[in-house]
Amino acid sequence: MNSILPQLIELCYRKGIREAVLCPGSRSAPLTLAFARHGKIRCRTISDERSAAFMALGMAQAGKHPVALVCTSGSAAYNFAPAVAEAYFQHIPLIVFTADRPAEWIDQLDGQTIRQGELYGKHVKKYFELPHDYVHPDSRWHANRLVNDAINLATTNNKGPVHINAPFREPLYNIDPPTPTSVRVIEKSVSHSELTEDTRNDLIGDLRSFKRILIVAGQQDHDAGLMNMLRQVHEKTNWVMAGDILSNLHGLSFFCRSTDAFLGQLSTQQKESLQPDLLITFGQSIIAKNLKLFLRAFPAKQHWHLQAQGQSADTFQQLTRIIPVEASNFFSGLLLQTLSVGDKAYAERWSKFESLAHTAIHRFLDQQQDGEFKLIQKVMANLPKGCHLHLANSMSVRYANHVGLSTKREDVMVYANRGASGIDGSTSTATGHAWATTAPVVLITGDLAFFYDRNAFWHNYKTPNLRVVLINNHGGIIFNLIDGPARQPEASALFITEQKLNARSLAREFDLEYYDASADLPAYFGISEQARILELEGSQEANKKIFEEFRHNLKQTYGA
Ligand SMILES: Cc1ncc(C[n+]2csc(CCOP(=O)(O)OP(=O)(O)O)c2C)c(N)n1
Repeated sequence: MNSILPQLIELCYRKGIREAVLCPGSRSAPLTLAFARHGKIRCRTISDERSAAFMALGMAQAGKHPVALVCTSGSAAYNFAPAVAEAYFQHIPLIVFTADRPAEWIDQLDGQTIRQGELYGKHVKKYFELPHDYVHPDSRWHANRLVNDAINLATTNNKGPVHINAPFREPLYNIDPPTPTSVRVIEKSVSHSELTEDTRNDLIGDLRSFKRILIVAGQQDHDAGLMNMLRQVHEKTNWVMAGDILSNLHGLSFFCRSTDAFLGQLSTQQKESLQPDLLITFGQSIIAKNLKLFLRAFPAKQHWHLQAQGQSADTFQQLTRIIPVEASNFFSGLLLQTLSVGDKAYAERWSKFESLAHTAIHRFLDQQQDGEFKLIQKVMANLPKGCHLHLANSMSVRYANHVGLSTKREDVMVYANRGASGIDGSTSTATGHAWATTAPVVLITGDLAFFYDRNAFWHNYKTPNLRVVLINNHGGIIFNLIDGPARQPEASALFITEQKLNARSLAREFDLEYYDASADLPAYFGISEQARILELEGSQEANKKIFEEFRHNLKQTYGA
């Protein structure tokens, strides 16, 4: 009955799938066995489907290949949902297989049966339903075509997750042994959009009418080619470039990375002096709330967004033009022509505010003896070479964004689950990521995010290249630092959610090496056989006080 499955899994292999995460269950046995017996796809078994799906996401992120996920029928499939949503917004190709009962058994009070059709709604690129059986040749042709279509869709044009629901009739364990059969592969060629000559000339003409040009980069992977282009643009123009730690442009010395620190402190007049004529954006979301607020309040005359495929967001409520090319193509296209040089004084103002903020942040941190902000500064100064840095929501990514990475650390690549900004899968994502790379992977996380996702360690695989830095202030300090919740009398119980756990016993339970925050960081980041956790326990009050002093210090720097 399931004789087509080895061919479908071979198809997955031929289409670039090298890793699969399998979650145990009986209905999924045909898929599980077919993946496991394929021989060339590395399979890992993870019991908690929520963790499993985030691990697959981390693996696909690190390996730049689609990763297959398999689970049984029923609520198991729902537990993939948080990671599927995150993958959708991060454009990560996950091939999600959920086993199911055949249609006639849905809603018949049969066990472990829910309505799995379109389960992930609009958070997958497409839902596919495999045939119930593969007896007729047309069913086999259909199944082959669906899997081809699904993987092609997931891996091209704005990558993302796809859902393949696979109904199986019993018996479930009669898989044919894999035979080296021929399998039809439908290739999809990759195309890169280029601007037409006319459009390029129009853009270059339009660019000449703008003096104050601001480029803002959202979350994106490190891209050496793009960085090169931006360096060349910077040499020829006074265009300003700004963004976050997640823009992965920290290697650019002229990149304004401290906008969150200074834009909140400036007077209206100072902000007006930074208002762009033209805003050019690319990448995903940005963390810096003050940058978002500034751009919404002081809009550019025009906002161009560079995005090769997919729907563009109007984050700053001023979008006037969508340019369907990769950012690096856009800038290389423009460089062929003479660029408008732009307003030098405008660029100098940005640069002055940036350098004031940078100095103020580091002077402040250099004076601190301890606390979580200080630890993050120390960790970021000691990151191992070529490290992949994962930042959990919410203060971890914000602290790290304030600290920033030195221009000399282009070797560090930064990741965060900012697609849906959940606290539910950062550790699992970092774990999966660590399996798919030999690079050291460092995760900085808060305690709620960490304990929420403790099943990231509940598996039988070594993760020697994973280092977790746990900022344990026994609750969600973000709610103590932002105005709304912090002012409510019920803040502690309803928002901060104080909790007493620490990671010592967890480390023992999961056989991880535990360090407290007094550890020597270079030694902590050194080679080991198992993952390590470094924990800083601190009080909300003490760390809140430090962050308030930090804000006060910034205010004084800008004379507000
Ligand atoms: C799945 C999920 N549930 C709830 C939230 C809302 N939320 C955002 S930050 C946060 C607290 C995080 O606390 P912790 O991990 O300790 O980090 P800290 O705020 O201390 O940096 C919560 C509950 C979320 N983002 N994701």
